[in-house]
This record gives sequence, C-alpha cells and structure tokens, in this order.
Amino acid sequence: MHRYLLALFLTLVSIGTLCADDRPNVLFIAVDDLNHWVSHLGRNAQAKTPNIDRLAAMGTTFTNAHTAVPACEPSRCALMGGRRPWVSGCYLNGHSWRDYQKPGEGLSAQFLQAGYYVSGAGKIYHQMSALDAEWHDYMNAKGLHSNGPGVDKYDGYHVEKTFPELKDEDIVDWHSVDYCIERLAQKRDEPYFIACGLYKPHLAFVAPRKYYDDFPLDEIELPPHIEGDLDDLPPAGVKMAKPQADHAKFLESGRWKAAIQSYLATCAYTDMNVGRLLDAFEKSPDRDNTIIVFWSDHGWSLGEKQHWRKFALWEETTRIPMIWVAPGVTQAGTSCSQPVDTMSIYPTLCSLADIDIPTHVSGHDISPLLKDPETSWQHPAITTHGRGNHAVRTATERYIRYADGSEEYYDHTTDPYEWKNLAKGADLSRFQNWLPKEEIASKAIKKKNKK
Ligand SMILES: [Ca+2]
Repeated sequence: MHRYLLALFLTLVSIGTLCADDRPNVLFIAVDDLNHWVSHLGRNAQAKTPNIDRLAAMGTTFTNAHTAVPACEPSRCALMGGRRPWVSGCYLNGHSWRDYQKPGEGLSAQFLQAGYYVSGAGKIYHQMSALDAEWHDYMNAKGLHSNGPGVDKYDGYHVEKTFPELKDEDIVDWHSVDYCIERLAQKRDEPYFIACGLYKPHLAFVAPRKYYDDFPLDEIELPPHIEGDLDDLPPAGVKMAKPQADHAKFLESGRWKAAIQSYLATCAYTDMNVGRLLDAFEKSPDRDNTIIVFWSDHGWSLGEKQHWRKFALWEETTRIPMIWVAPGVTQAGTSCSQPVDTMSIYPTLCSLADIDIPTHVSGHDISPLLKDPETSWQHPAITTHGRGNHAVRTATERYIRYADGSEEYYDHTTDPYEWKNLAKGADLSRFQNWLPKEEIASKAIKKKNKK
C-alpha cells in the first residue's frame, strides 16, 4: 500500500513538474499610433492590413477597444505600469514614465519574477527604453533610425517629400522584428514573454515607395466629416480639437489627401512587419502554447472634427485595434463588441498565465470575454487626456466630461462619427460613477516631447 502511495506521489510530482514547464508563452505586440483603420474593423475601406487581419482571424478581435490615455508616453506608462493617470500622475507626454513606475512594478517584471524568459525590442515604453531590471534582454536600438536616415518628423505629412531609395531595413521596426524572430525560434526550458514594439505608423509618415502603390493619391477619399462639426462642442472641446493647428495648415496646403495616403502606406509597412513576425511565429516550436496580444497605444484623427493626431477624447483618437489569441481560451475568427480599454491587458495576461495580479494594478481581467465574447459585461472603456478630462465609452455611447465640467454625449447607434452632441438637457448623471473621485495633481512638463 505504501509503495502504491509513493508511486502515486511521484507521478503527481512529475505531472506537476510538466505542468510548470507547460505554462503559456506570451508574444506581446505593440504598435504605435495605429488607429482603427485596419481592414477587418471596416472603419476605412481604403486600409489594407492583410497580416493584422490574419492575426485577428486566429483569435478574438475587440471591435470596441480604446486606449486609457491618448498619448504615447502616458498610454504605455498606464498599460505597462498598471496605474491609470489619475493614480500615477503620468498624464501627458513629457511626464517622464520612469518617474511614475518603480522597478518591479511593470508587466514584464511579473513574468520575469515568475521564471519566464523576458525579452523585448523597440517601442514598448516611450523612447524605446526599458528598465533593465524588468527584462533579461532588450534590443539596443543605437544607430537604428525610427524613420529612416535623413527623414524628418513632418516629411510625408506637412511636407511633400518622398524617399525613393528608402528600404524596409532602414527603419528600426525591421530590426525589432528580426530580434524577436530570432528569439521565437529558440527552444527553452522556461516559457517566454517576448515583446515586439513597432514604432510605425508614428510620424514621420514615410515608408518605402512600394507601400504607396496600393494607395494612389487620386483615389484617396477623405474620412467622413461634416461642416460645422465643432459648433455644438463646449469651448473645452474646441480647444482640444485645435482646428487652427494642423487642420488649418492642411486646408491651406491642399495636402489632406496626401497625408492620408502617407498614413495608409505607413500602416501597410507596419502590417508587413506584423506579417514577418507571424510567419516566424507559425514556424516556432512553441506556437501551440502561446498567447498573443496585439494593441496600439491610441488612435489617430486625420481631419475628423478638424482634429489631427491623438491628444483628444473622441472615437478616432481613443479607438484601437486589440487582438487576443489564447490557446484553449479564444476561438479562431471571433469578435467581441464589449467596451474594453488598455488597462485590461496587464491583469488579463497575468490571469491567463496564472500569475498573481499585483495589488497596484487596476483594470479588468477580460478573460471571461476571451472565453465567451457574448458574456455579459458591465464595465465601460475609460480614456483620460490631462487631469480632469475623461471619456466613458459604453457599448453604444460616448460621454465626455472636461475639467471645467462641460460635457458631450454621443449615441453610437445613430451617430458613429459623433457629429451630434446630445449633452444639452440630457440626464448624464449615470456616467459620474465611472469617473474618479480624486485625481492626483499633474506635474509641470519637464521637457517638451510630442512623440
Ligand atoms: Ca503613440
């Protein structure tokens, strides 16, 4: 009998050991400034993103996903650090993320502490840097160009300038993908967390010429927009739209369509790199036991509401592609229309990998939605741009409240482009519950950095 129990014990230990080795890997793909113009979301019929669509077909794509913060630095600080800006104080670009996150608090650190091999490349955090203590290795991007040699930030955007000689490998993203491909191919005893941060389609809107061929300028269409769209906005909304900034320049220069062409071409370059990563992933030894999460740090407005770039609280600037592939959890080719935001990524990855979610982390574990996209869901997506300015996105509505108390309200069942502000006279008190009761003070910006 004792011998039987010992044998049973040893069997259980050996199963336990196998299970420990069997923990899921994570391929974490971040894209910079990619809005919802990916083909499978259908927002812009001109977009061509076959590889991102291919990834979406492997799992669950979220059709109502939004950023927590519509700017690079605070978006990544919130997602990777686990705290909303009103808790951390990292509200804006220039709030240097390293001042708001202690080593050991970041998402990758949880996997590192759990015994994963943790490696990253490119733009996961702002300025493509990372805390050494939170990674086993991180690609050194020294000498690599974010935009290609000789390319300036506004080339292809305000400035009509093309680079006929530019090659795929002239841009850092090519090398970030190479770096991750090399690591995906290696067989290890421990599971991996590999993060690939693509810098494009961030300005400059410049890509090798071949990517423009699919988007002839004379076929480019402007996004849906109406005259006088700002007329029913409170002054705080008009101020955020900044109609006298980029939009006035584009109306004067006649380059609105050219900027859209450049954005679409730069997105196509990003899609090519996603495709290279997926090709390598599909050949990798661990592909059947790997979670993939794909996200963009925020959306991008290209003239809707006379607004350009991110830095605002409307659909174009908050909505992002978010795709999850989780073996044994997600079903191929599914979509989920429940509202989610980027705060969900940290706790959901921990949950799927059976890692304790640190107590400082906010955001909802969306694994119930990954298991069943139709399951009931009561949480809206929340976006914050500067202290006191918030958007709440439910399944069918957007509510915006600015720091001065003024409001906007849109009904997405009839108004997907948010042209008709219905806030006047409406009872919007139900949205107050979703807004913070206290918000930490916002520090002065140390250095101007608009990336
Ligand atoms: Ca960004």
